[in-house]
Amino acid sequence: MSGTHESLVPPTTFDRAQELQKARGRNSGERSFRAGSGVRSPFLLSGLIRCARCGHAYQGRTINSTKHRKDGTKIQVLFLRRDGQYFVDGICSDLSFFGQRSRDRGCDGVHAGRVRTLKLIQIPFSHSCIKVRRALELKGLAYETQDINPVDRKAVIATSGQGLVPVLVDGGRAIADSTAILLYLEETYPRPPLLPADPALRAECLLLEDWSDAVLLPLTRRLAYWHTLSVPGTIERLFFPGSRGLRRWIEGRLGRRAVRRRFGLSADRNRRDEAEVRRAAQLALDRLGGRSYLVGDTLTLADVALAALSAPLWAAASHVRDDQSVLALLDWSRAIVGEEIVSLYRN
Ligand SMILES: N[C@@H](CCC(=O)N[C@@H](CS)C(=O)NCC(=O)O)C(=O)O
Repeated sequence: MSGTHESLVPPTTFDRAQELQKARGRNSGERSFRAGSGVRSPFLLSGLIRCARCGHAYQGRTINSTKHRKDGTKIQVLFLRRDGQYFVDGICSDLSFFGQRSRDRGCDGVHAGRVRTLKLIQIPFSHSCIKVRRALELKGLAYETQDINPVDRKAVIATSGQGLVPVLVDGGRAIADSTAILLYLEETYPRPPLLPADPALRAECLLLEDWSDAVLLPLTRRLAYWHTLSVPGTIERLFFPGSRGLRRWIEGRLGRRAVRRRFGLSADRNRRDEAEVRRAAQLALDRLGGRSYLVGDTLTLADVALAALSAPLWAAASHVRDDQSVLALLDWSRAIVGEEIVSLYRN
């Protein structure tokens, strides 16, 4: 039905609520002490609706305003609450006053599955978006994606005030930048942890995550685009999938020129990048030292970043992958990002 919101509770809970209210009505004679005001309560779901995070049950409350409508009737606000927490978008939220929410202080319970729909605004083949997707998956969070066309940034600017992807939308919040998103997820959905609890290991993890962002993110993107530009039809397929005929030819040319300019691609730059990526891959392998993970003995954000930001090397020229260090890094990365991402770049 148009103009309605999604149901707040499953149909079974709603049916149960109606049954309860009917039962209260039946009992309202000699056993009226058990019926209370429930018979006429506007809070059909009071006591039955629970926070998806911590499981607390909500009760109906009414605020009576001191103001009256023109026709003299009282203004009342009805809502579901428990101990100063309010039910907003399916979870406990603090409302310091009406209209101001602070969801992160609202519920300190353990995240237990889907709380509300997270949305990732992304370009599917962007490595920083793959980094965020992998973190969301590792945390077991359900999310939907909004794919944008790389040449059309209107939607992402409208949501986040800047033009780069990824952007994560969580309830009313939009968070840009893959590292900021990973840290937001860690704070908001702490289980399973992707940052070590030990402060020294944590600092090391953040440093390595930052290294991948600073060194690998631009480097692997340039190497992948440089090769992609040399394969006829690839930019057209990635950037202008619906375009045909002369228009496709013109858009392809313009697209290639825009990519070259935007990322500073040139034969000379590519020669330097090829040497640089061998050094960077060897550095990462030395840091791994034959272990499965960069920090400690569990997977962390540092591994997610290194694996995702190396992955575009599958789309680089084959002689780049002939290097033993690059190949070894890609094999390690494959185990973390999965075969699907390898295929995404290889095709
Ligand atoms: N530091 C940012 C970088 C984001 C970024 O460069 N995103 C790319 C896709 S991988 C983008 O939107 N590029 C468009 C452009 O640079 O014009 C992050 O980690 O999220």
